[in-house]
Amino acid sequence: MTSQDAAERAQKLRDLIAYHAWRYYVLDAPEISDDAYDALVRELEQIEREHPELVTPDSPTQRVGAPPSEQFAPVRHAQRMYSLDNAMDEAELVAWLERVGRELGTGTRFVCELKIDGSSIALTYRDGVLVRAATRGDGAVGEDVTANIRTIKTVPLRLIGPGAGATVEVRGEVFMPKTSFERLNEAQEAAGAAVFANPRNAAAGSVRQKDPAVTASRDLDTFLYQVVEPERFGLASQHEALEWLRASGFKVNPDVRVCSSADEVLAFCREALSRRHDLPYEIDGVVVKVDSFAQQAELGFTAKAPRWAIAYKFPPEERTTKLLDIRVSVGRTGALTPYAVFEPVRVAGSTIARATLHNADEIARKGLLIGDTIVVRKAGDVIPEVVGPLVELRDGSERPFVMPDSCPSCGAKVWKPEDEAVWRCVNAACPAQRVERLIHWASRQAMDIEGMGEELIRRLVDEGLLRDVSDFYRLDEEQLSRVATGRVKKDGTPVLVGPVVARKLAAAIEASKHRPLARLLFGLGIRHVGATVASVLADAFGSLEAIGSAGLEELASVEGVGPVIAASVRAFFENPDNRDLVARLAAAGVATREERSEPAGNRPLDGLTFVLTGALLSMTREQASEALRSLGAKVTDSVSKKTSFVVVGENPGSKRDKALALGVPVIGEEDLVRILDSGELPA
Ligand code: 3B9
Repeated sequence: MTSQDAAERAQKLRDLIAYHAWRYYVLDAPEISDDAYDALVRELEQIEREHPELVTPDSPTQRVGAPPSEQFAPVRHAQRMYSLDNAMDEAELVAWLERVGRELGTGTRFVCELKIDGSSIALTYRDGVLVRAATRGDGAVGEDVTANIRTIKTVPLRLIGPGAGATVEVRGEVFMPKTSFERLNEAQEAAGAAVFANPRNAAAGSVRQKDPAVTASRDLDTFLYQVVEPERFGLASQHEALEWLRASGFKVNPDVRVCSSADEVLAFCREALSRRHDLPYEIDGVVVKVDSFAQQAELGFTAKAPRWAIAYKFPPEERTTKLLDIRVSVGRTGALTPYAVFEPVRVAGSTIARATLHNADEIARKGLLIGDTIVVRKAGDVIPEVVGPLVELRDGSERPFVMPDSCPSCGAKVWKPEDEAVWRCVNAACPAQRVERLIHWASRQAMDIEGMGEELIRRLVDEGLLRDVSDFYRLDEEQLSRVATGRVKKDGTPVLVGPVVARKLAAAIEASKHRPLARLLFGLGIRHVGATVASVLADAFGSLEAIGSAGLEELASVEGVGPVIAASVRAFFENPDNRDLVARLAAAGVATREERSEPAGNRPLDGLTFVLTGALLSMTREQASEALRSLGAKVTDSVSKKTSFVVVGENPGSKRDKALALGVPVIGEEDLVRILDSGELPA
């Protein structure tokens, strides 16, 4: 064969293979046998071996091509990847539909799509060829995962139909089918590797594998739902965009409906809910979008989400199981927390066997007896929760829970102050409390020692390497590498941490020496000193030493710090053991004073104090606090006459009422966003 002939034959084969792969993987409607398809691929591979210069990046032989990479390059999205506002029940959905109907007219059409429980991706094609795939990241900047996404069979390497030759970005969801997820977890377990909590984590984890060959083995799939700058392709509506995607070779979810009334939207949502278990992939709701792009443009966006779309979230899935026991765990402050132990059940994509019951009052309120048949679910589809007992199913063998009168960890007497709901173990040397304090110190919100999880901390305590938080700074790589992870291989041998992870852990411990003072203070776990109070104290005093030597009045004079907090801080620093601990931390090189590097000038909110109450839609309260503080504001937990503004989100607490009673200005999330965007205060 001349090289001219070879080039022509290779091109023909590539087109044929791409076509049949699309018929097979995307449409699930093959036209030729698997053997015939394999023969085409083998012939192309043969030609490419003999004529390596003919290999093109969109060749079907090039899905797994790239070598493992060390890191994913950041990708700034040309257009922000928005998230979605949620409607938590039908009433919220109807309220949204009515609001949109009022603004756009009652004839407005909506498109209903399934909300796939996966991970968002953006695919860029240049001249019809896939050149980049990026994760969503924080919406503004994601990660370049091109080499991994290329391995997914339903992702076209080259566009066909109306998309042929186009330079375009499209977006959608990458997900793992339920059966593949279960198979993967079984394999992970057998290999002594960590299992994934749900298909969404499995998909996200598979997309972020260092080695594309691992991603290729993970059986991922895709559904696309967005064309960026659709007007360039003459598209005027979401349903046209979906058609365009489908015709261009992408996999588009078939369960889509254009609806002309709220009733039709509700009917679609109810059908989707009733069919969710029959689908081969996990869905967590329905996305409702205004169909017309012109009408979308009329409604516009909030800070994080389009106003023209909403995610209707399914009510949490509930299951029944048997309550085997109620046991008690000991927290870092000695609080005894009862938790339910029940027969394992699969709920919302994973198996659960335990749920916290918070305190004895809660057990009484729910009327739980050990031995009951109970209803369980996952709050926010994550946290296991006991809904209550099915009283009709009792047979008389059930028995009530009794709070133990001694600590289940150390055996010390337990104690409950009159005015509190919680029993406590007051033995500061209690081993369970020790472990919980260590876990808290390493946690994300405190010193954020990456990779230092609960299980590893328990092992380090068991092996005598950790007693208090200053011991973290005495661990070396050698010691860390020899610790068991708690997992075992199929043959029963324990999995050790190993040198690679040990190096990372050592680096993470080192990095934690220079956290902001507020995190250190929070990490110490002083009672009543949560993240907010810690931040206020750090701002007011600037060093751990200054806080430790401040008197009661000095502490209580700080905005947001009351007498109870002040007394608790004093008590902590008056305890000689705690003083020793602080000295050991400082000696180990942990920064105990704020390394102040204030960008002088841009602090438009200097001197103002904010209190946040209720849930915000466009950000978490922590993000809002951090943003306000970065502009010079103080953020505290309690409302007083000195408070400048109370920001009220969804389902606000009593702080709103208190603000109104004191005449403190109450503002909403939109005002807050405006303040953060422009520093401009509401009139
Ligand atoms: C034009 C489904 C999900 C989803 C959007 C989704 C998550 C997010 C989104 C996508 N499942 N759909 N849709 N099924 N998990 C709605 C946030 N974004 C867009 O479609 C979109 C489209 C935009 C911005 C975002 O810009 C415009 C520019 C001019 C006029 C109108 C819009």
